[in-house]
Amino acid sequence: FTRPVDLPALENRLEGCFNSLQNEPFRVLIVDDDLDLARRFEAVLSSAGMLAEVVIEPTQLLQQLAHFTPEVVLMDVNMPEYSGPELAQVIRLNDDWLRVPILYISAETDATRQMQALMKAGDDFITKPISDNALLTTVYSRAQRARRVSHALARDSLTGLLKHADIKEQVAIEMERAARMRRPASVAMIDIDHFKSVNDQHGHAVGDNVIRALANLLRQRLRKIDRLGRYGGEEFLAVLPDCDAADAKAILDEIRSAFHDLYFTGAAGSSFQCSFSAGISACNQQSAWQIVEPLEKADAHLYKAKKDGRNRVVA
Ligand code: GH3
Ligand code: MG
Ligand code: MG
Ligand code: MG
Repeated sequence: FTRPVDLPALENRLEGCFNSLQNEPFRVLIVDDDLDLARRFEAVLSSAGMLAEVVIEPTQLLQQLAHFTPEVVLMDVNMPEYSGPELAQVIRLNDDWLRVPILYISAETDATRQMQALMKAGDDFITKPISDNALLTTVYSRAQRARRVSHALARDSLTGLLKHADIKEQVAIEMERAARMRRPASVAMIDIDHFKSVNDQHGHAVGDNVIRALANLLRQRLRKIDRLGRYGGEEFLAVLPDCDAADAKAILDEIRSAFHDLYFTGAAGSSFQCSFSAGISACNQQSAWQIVEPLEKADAHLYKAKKDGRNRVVA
């Protein structure tokens, strides 16, 4: 028999843990030569709020992957030109698709033959006939997990912040949005002062504590709409939407002062203080709502802050 599934209840249970991950609908690619079946799966998944696309022509698979960027692939096993496991192998050749769950949908119930397919590529079997609810829960839990994994991997392990490439991408997205909406936005490049000597005097573990402390402070003081990442070792990058250069400087100066007030425990129980310097670049009306190279300009201002004596913010 089929048990009715209460998807909203399922989501409620997960809420709070990773609420922000729920906002976007899950994207599911269905690869099947049987169009009627594929359309049925598509309808079932769509009715639960997921985005589903169908590939009937295996030759279009790679193009569709790149275009649609699915979070789960539902793969038929027996197709006329290529088998499902062969296509799954092709998908796995590309590093971009190492993590996408590939679920075979098949009438195959023989464990040995299932195993042979899974040895080639792919992650699991859903055996036909399958109830709508069973399909939904399986796809939902797979997509959920895949999304959590990719979010976790996108985070820097020391600070939990976005990594270099991801914060750079966020800067580009937010600056483009600001120019389009004719709104100000600022970019801040933040670098701890004389950090090498912190490591030299107190050791790497203490240095790590300083990096974590600044990451936490930035996270606490910046707004929810701001994006923050660890750009490099002791360097952070933030993008502040709806914030002009003067506002950004005021916020960063407050954080700078709060950071300078912290006392750290160093080698042999000694206590010490740290500071950072920051450079800001902004997108505003004067500059025709765009700046050509926000990162380069922020970096140039950071360089000036260092040269002018450190523990300061240059906008
Ligand atoms: P400045 O004021 O000009 O920024 O001087 P600085 O010493 O901070 O700059 P520099 O770039 O010369 O040194 C940065 C140091 O940060 C060098 C590197 O060993 C250290 N570092 C990079 N990543 C980490 C990390 O994850 N943990 C620790 N403890 N140190 C790191
Ligand atoms: Mg088939
Ligand atoms: Mg540095
Ligand atoms: Mg430094």
